Amino acid sequence: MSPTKIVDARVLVCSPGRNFVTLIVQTDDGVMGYGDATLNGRELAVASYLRDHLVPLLIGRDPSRIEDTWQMLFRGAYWRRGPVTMTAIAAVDMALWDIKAKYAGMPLYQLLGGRSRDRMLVYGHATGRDVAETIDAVANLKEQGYEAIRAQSGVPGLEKIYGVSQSGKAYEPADGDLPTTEAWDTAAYLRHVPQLFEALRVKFGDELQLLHDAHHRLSPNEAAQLGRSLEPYRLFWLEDVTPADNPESLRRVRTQTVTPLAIGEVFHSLFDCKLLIQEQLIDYIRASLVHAGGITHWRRIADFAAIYQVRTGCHGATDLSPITMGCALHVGAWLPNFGIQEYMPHQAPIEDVFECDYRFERGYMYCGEAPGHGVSVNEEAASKFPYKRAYLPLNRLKHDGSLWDW
Ligand code: GCO
Ligand code: MG
Repeated sequence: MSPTKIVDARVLVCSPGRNFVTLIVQTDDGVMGYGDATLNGRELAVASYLRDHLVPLLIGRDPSRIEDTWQMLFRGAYWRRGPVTMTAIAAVDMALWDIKAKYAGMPLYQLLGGRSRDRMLVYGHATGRDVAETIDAVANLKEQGYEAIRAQSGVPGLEKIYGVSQSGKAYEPADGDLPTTEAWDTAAYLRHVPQLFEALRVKFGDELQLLHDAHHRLSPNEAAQLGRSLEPYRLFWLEDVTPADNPESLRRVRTQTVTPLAIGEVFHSLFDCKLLIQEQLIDYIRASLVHAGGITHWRRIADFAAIYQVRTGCHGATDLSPITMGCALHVGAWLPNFGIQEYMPHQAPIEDVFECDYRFERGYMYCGEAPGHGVSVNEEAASKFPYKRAYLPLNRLKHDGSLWDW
């Protein structure tokens, strides 16, 4: 059976614990496709882009024409790229792949080329206010079977830092109604991180895969220093060392250290990562399916990366909805150059709204066998969790209060 046309496309904004934007596309014979359109802290801009500008283009179209729809939304708009545009296009793309796989009666990975692997290696987040708390958090994840763990800890002298929850609860990348401010000191950070990894290697030995995220805060020279000082601890990767705007910064870092580098969670397209991949300045590309144009565009990034021996490490923070995770796992099951998947479990009450057929078990994730990408939304349940404005924090230099990269 082949669908003929799209009869409805609606945008759902809900906040079951944190904000998510979902596009629901419906065909004339009632098949539904779900796409994630969540852009943390700027959610309503994407909702409007979809409602006001893309939905009118979708009604009446043949949903099986995924490539042509992608080309129409990307090239046809004249104004290309940017996080809002690419997130909106991604939502349409995920929903159309979901529909195509449902019509085919197959899990999405089958349409992409079938399985290359049985399960997807993931990394979890261990955070603590100090080294001792981070050691406990790593031990806890190890206990749950994680083989790869990203470790972040508070830095002496800095009150609050990215990735570390102050409340003892899981860290959420979102603040309240207005952003809070964190204070930053690069020298204190550079002194502290090697001590953290020294303590982790002493405690956990050599086998555990360790990762770290510098969150775009260093200059190329500082990044080179950090990479070198972490070499004795053999990281799986060091993430986002410099601001992603200047890819050529990585040339200096790359020639100065052999610590593996990962970057890309703020990229929107292949054009953002082309130079990094072509010059082999990174080991892992971290763009997310939701912010980089959906499955159609993301697999082009991954294929391009494969030629240069760059593997993938998809962004998977909690500000991406389970729909993005479902799609990423299906793509991961097929993708020859899959590396690792980030996994931050969503917190309750998200399971009241999103039904997912993927699962985590002992350090790996498994995508389901249901037709489609395996994630759907209960619209009635979602209506009980209205949108709540929430911002990411701001980061300012401790010594003079000037704004710094977040
Ligand atoms: C990560 C990220 C996130 C981002 C967040 C921003 O590596 O998971 O750095 O925590 O900060 O996704 O919205
Ligand atoms: Mg990151």
